[in-house]
Amino acid sequence: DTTETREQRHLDGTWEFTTALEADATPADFPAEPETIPVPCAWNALADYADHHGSAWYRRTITLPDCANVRVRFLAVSHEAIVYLDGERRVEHSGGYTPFEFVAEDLSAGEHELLVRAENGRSETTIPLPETDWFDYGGITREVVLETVPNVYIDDFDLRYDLASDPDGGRTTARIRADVDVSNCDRETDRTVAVTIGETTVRERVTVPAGKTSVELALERPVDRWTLDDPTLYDVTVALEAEETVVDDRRDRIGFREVTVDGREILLNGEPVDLRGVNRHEDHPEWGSAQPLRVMREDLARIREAGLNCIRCSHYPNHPRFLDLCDELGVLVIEELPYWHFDADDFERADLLERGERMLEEMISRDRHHPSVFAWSLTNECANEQAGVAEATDHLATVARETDDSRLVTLASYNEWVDRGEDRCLEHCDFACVNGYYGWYTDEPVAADQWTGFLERIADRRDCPIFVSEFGAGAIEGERTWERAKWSETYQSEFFETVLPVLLADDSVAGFTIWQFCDTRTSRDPMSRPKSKNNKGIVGEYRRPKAAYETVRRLLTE
Ligand code: ADA
Repeated sequence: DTTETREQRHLDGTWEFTTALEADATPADFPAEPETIPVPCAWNALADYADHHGSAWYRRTITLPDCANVRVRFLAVSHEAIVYLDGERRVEHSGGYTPFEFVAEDLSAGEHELLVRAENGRSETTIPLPETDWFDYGGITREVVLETVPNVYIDDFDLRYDLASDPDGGRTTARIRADVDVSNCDRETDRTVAVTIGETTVRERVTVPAGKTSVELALERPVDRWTLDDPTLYDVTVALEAEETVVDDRRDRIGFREVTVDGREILLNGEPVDLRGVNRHEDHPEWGSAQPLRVMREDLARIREAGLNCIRCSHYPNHPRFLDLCDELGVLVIEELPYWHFDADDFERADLLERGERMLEEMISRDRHHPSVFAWSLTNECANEQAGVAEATDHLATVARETDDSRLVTLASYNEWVDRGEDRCLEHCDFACVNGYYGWYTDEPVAADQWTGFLERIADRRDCPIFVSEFGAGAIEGERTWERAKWSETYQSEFFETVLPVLLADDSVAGFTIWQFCDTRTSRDPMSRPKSKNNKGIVGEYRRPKAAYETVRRLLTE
């Protein structure tokens, strides 16, 4: 729950829908007899729109019992959205994985029309670019939440903290700073801002001018640290009070922990942590990218049963509820921006760098209170040898650190550039993520010495924790062979049997994420992949275990 005082409605359910409008259509063109579609949903997961790439329009009405200020928040629309309220353009957003919202003041009682134009066509001016190894599902893929807000309301809040431990190893004290943004669409007025963490509350009386203002509060309290074994979370409420009555509130949850690096190690609360993880796309044959909570829960259960404690959200910000589950279960997360295979020209085109910077800020602003998220990953396998890419990376790393100095910054490079000593981007990172495909995109079958050699070469080049962010092999479910042929479960299983012990034994390796958890759809221009899927899942598309799953589980847990 994100509020107790606001009247909140989830606009889930059936919306009117059409894919029949021209690219330059306006709200007035919405047909009188449209189709319908569920929200949230990825339209390509439905047979009728499986092949639809381009724009689509959504429409629904909302009825307000009284005149009200209304905040409408879209958790994600893939990939571009324009939102109209009663025919008036209210907000535009680009990027399919981060939220956006608008506030409409003083809406009259009665019926209003909400219209959304969504677009999942990709081009050379979108992030991601047209060719990716994941599918460009379209639609209102995450929830839409409507809530009424008073004239003076909390826009946002940001908690930052330092932790100090008792010298005798006793409890930890958190010194917390809360930055609360307040909006006032009326005249100047007085309010008390109250911040409650667990059972500790601080209050400050402030005069709120018309428009936007920020209030800073400080608070100190003993806390239990968030750890993998004991992921303690605290409820946070930020409230506005008028004459001791709460007139607005927003809620969140937070966990307190420190993430640092030391030499080759990544430390959680000052202790080295062995990160053993998996890459996970939001994909499922029935749901596409719009996964129900049940799928997220079950995926996490399978992941943890295999002895894994870390997830790389390849290659984009995941549903916030997935991060909630990781917070609760004590699973560490790397979140990433969808800069996939960009080169210097791509970064220079249109406003792709500014747009990515905005996505980065949106991702951090949405997820900054999740203790599970320990690193922001800026890019994946970009042309890291090019000066333009190094400059863009430097810029993004600076923005990430300025926006949030409590997490690590990284990016995923590729074995070839690192091997040749040509990577110019990893120097901007706190730890080096490297994707390695020895034993798969090579002529020779997998062998331990390919990997030991590779890890030695990276360690020579980068004096920081090394994180093998991708390694894996394709396997068609059910395919078993005597000769351990590529594309068989047998080969994939042997791949992990060979590579995992090497990674586990190497002191320069702070962690790894297997490529990948489940089989997923590739983009429409399939990258010569059987079934147009990326078949490197250790479980299949329906999450049935492949032989490799059992191998990984055995190697990590027995
Ligand atoms: C790359 C990329 C992944 C996936 C993988 C593969 O490393 O980062 O998204 O495409 O290769 O399966 O080849």
